[in-house]
Amino acid sequence: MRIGIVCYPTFGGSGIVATELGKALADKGHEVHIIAYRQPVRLNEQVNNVVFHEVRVADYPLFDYPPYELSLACKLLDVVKFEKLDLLHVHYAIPHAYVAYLAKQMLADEGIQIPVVTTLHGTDITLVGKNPSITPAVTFSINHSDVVTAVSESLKEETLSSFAIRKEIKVIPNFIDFSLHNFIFDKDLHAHFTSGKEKIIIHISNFRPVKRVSDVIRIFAKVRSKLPVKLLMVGDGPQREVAEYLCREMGYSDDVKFLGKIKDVSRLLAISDLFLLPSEKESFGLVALEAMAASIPVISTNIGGLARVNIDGKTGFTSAVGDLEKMANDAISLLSNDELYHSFSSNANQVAKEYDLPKVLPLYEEAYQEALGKLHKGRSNV
Ligand code: GMT
Repeated sequence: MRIGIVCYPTFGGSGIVATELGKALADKGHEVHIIAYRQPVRLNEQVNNVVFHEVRVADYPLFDYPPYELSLACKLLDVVKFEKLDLLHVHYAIPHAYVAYLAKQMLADEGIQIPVVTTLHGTDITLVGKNPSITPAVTFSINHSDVVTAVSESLKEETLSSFAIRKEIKVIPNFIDFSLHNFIFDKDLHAHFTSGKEKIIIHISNFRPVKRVSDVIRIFAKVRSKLPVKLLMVGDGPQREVAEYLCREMGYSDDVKFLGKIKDVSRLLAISDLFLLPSEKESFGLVALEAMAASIPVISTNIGGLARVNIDGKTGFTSAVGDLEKMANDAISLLSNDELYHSFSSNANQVAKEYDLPKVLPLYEEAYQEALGKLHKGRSNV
C-alpha cells in the first residue's frame, strides 16, 4: 500500500506514534510518505521505504497567521497525485482531519478518490477541540473521515460525549517498538548523575500545563526529604522556567537536572529507577509505556487512559490529580522496599509487552483495509 502520514513533527506523543507507525509499516513493505512542517524527531535516520515531505508555509507581510492549512492541503494534493497514494492517515484532528477533507475534495475535483483515516490522540479532543470557536470544524472533520481511531477507550468515550459524532470510533492503543529501544544500563551515564547512593527519578514531557511539572518538583521534594534521590527533567516547553525557578526557590538545584529535549530517551530510562507522571489529562500516556518497557515502575495520576496503562498496585501506583502527598508516599514505599520494587519493575515490563508493535500494527492495517473498502463500495454505487 502507498500510505501518506500527516503529523506534528514535535516531541509530542502523536508525532512519535505517527513516525514509529510509518517506520514499522515501511518495514512490512508498505511505501510510506510522511508529511509535516519539519522532519519529525524520531525520523532521524534514513529508513528504506519512508520518504519525508516538508510543508513550507507560504508567508506574506499581510499574514499575522500564515495559512498552514492551505499549504498542507496543497502538499497533500501534490503528494497523493504524484506518489499515487492509496490512503491518507492523519494524526491529531486539529487541523489535520479538516485539511485532509479539503485535500480529498480538491482531489475528487480531478477525479482522484482517496480515503482518510483520522487518529485522535488526546488534547485535540480533551482540550483544544473543546474550544467552542472550533468545535463545529472538529466535529465535521471527524464525521467526514472514512475511518476514525482513538488511542484509548477513555478518549473514545470522551469524543462521543463531547462532540456530535455519527461515526464508529475504533480503539487502537499506542504501542512500543522494542527493536527501536536499547535499554542498556550505561555505568558512566549513571555515575554522571549520582554518586551511586541516590536513586534516580525521571520525568519526560513537553512541559505543557497539562503535565503539571511543578507537581513533579513538589513530589520530588517530599521524597528527597526521606530518601537520597536525584531527579532528571527531560524535555522543554512553556512550564520549564516555572519548574526551574521552583527548584531554585526550594533549594534543590543540585539534585534536579534539567536536560532539555532529548531525541533518544532510552539511555536515560535505562539508568532510572522511577518515572513520575502527575498529568492532569493523559489519553494514553505513551511516555509511561516507554518507561515501563524499560522496567521502570510509574507513579502517575489515574486520569483518562493512563490508569489502563499504569496499573495501580502492579506496575506502579496511581492517584487523583494533585494528590502530591499520596504520590510522594507511594514513591517512597517503592524505592525503600527492594522486594516490592523488583516485582513492580518486572510487572511493568510484562504489561509493556502487551503493547508490543506486532500486536498493534495489524489493527492499523485493518483500519486501512476498511477505509479502502469504503472507497471501493462508494465507487461501485456510482
Ligand atoms: O503532543 C502531542 O503530540 C499529542 C499529545 C496531546 O496532547 O494530545 O499527546 C497525546 O497523544 C499521545 C499519543 O497518542 C498520548 O500517549 C498522550 O497521552 C496524549 N496526551 C494527552 O492526552 C495530554
